[in-house]
Amino acid sequence: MYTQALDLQTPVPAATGSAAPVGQDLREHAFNARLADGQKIEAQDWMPEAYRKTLVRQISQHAHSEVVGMLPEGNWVTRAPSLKRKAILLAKIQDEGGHGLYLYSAAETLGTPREAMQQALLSGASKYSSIFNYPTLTWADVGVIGWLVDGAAIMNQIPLCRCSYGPYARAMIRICKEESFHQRQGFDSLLAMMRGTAAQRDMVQDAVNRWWWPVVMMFGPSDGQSVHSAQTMNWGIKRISNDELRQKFIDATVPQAQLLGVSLPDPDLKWNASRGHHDFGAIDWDEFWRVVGGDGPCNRERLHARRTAHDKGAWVREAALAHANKTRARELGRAA
Ligand code: BYC
Repeated sequence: MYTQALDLQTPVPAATGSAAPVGQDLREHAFNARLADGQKIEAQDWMPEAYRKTLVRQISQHAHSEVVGMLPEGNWVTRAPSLKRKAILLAKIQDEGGHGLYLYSAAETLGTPREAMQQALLSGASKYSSIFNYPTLTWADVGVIGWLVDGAAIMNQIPLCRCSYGPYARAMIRICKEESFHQRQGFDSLLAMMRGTAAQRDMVQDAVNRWWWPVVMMFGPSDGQSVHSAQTMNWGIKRISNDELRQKFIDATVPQAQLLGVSLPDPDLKWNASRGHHDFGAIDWDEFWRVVGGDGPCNRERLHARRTAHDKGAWVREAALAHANKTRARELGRAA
């Protein structure tokens, strides 16, 4: 279990006078007071059911994204161009698996068993990030995932380190440290290719052309269409809106693209001095919702891979459980 929530239950203030909140109202009052005070909510604290449900939805989808996110890059492990790049790629993919585990553990503290969350992924009931439904066609795609996908992930995840739910916030601090290495290795790999041959430069540009818009979409629907944002921001789960994060990402990425020597495939992308931000072109929301709805280029392939891995891993879960039961029985026998 990742989390180690230590905070004690907030002492319930003594009710005085007839206007004082009672029962659930009193607990809700204490919950809201903690949020307003910037304190973390811990696993053993009372919380509204809707807050709990929202956290399980977001954290489990985040965990699924980390685990499914191993697949596009995993496609290139056997074809990495050098020992150094292969070692970096293996380390990165293992990190993503680890992030999935921290996040499932953080979500488990809310009372939903890991098996239930995994079944929701495998049945298609629970989402994972749209970005991992695109194929990795060349080695340059691996660099672009590091640079752009992990770059976007960091932008989205840094504010989650301040999330009001303690176990999620603490998991995110550790994850963000590792994501920063992921982004840098991607940029470094692309820089090496851009300093190489014309064919390598073309390969990088082609990968950037294919990944740019899916990455811009990754931040989720625009604020006007985002069904959860208002409530999750109110609860201090999300700190910055989808559109604000998207804008921050684009502003940060444009100078990096210039440094690399690649162009971003958006003719409307230009600096707007009066806004102090880059303007950018229209997002194809039809494509986004198609991919989120299961009809992207690789949705079926990704779920098939996860289902197969889950089935093939059944004996490992059974063996681990049998070992744990045997150890527990031995310890109980010793204690008796
Ligand atoms: N893809 O009201 P909204 C990584 C769904 S891992 C699919 O704005 P919310 C990495 C959304 O779930 C990256 N679905 O929702 C790993 C909702 O549907 P439900 C993952 C999306 O929650 C390995 C509906 O659309 N990061 O980076 O306020 C290698 C309405 O949206 C997407 C996280 O999970 C999408 N892109 O905001 C490399 C971060 N966007 O649930 C890299 C944590 C939206 O009602 N999550 N939807 O069925 C979040 O920050 C938020 O959940 C989101 C969405 C910004 C993603």
